[in-house]
Amino acid sequence: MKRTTTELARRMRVEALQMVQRARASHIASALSICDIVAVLYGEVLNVDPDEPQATQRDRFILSKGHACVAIYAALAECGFFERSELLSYGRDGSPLMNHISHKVTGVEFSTGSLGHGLPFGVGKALAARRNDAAWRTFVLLSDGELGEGSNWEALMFAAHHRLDNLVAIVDYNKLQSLTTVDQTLRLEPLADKFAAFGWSVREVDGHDHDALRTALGCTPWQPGKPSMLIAHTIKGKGVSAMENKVEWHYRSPDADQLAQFLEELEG
Ligand SMILES: Cc1ncc(C[n+]2csc(CCOP(=O)(O)OP(=O)(O)O)c2C)c(N)n1
Repeated sequence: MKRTTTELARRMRVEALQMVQRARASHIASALSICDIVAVLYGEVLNVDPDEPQATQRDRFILSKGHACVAIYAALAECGFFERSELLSYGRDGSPLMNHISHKVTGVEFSTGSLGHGLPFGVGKALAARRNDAAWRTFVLLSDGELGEGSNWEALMFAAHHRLDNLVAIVDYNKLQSLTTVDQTLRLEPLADKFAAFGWSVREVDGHDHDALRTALGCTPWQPGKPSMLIAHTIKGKGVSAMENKVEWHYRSPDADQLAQFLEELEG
């Protein structure tokens, strides 16, 4: 029987927690925030093949919030791009599975970590596909705090100007940054209106609702000639109740007892 995206997202959360605890790393709440979006992408939307990860016609997926890399590493391992046992090396010296996403990992298109680079790169990819008459699409997953980087707004303008309707951006709108709320740092609202004014076709979904995600992401472009922007309303730390909406879990790493407790919640 085909595994559901819900089960894929659950497995990703379990593996992300294990990786971060083992490596004593940060950013677990940032990864839990995007597991449902990424599970729907890798489970049903992206045209990618683990047996041919460099296939010319593959869709390109770029994680711009590179600090949430454990979600992608888990998804790629679960989907067969590499052995699950490789996840054990996450964060160790010499491992390709670095603490910010690395293209040295099979299936990863682009290394990020310095925020504000994923969308400009994705726009370039989409333009290249257009110029080559290629059918593949580019998907970029951004964070909300990252939108404070001006490079995104230049890329938004450029994509609309070039009518890149082969480009899909998703904002993981969890409303938190590293130390406080997005609202207190640099207000984004009215966000949908801003994207629309920049020439994008905009939709909003509950970023943990798999049906809503697959409906939106499964039928792009929503308007011919316009790039698609999905604002996904999410909860940072989703799936582990002690972490949900708690800003301190941006940097904190679970200890062994906490890991056991969190896994019980996910597996229970
Ligand atoms: C250019 C740049 N400045 C600062 C940082 C340090 N940093 C890492 S994550 C983060 C913000 C996290 O908030 P958000 O971007 O909203 O992502 P979330 O983890 O909440 O999904 C910052 C400022 C960075 N990675 N890149």
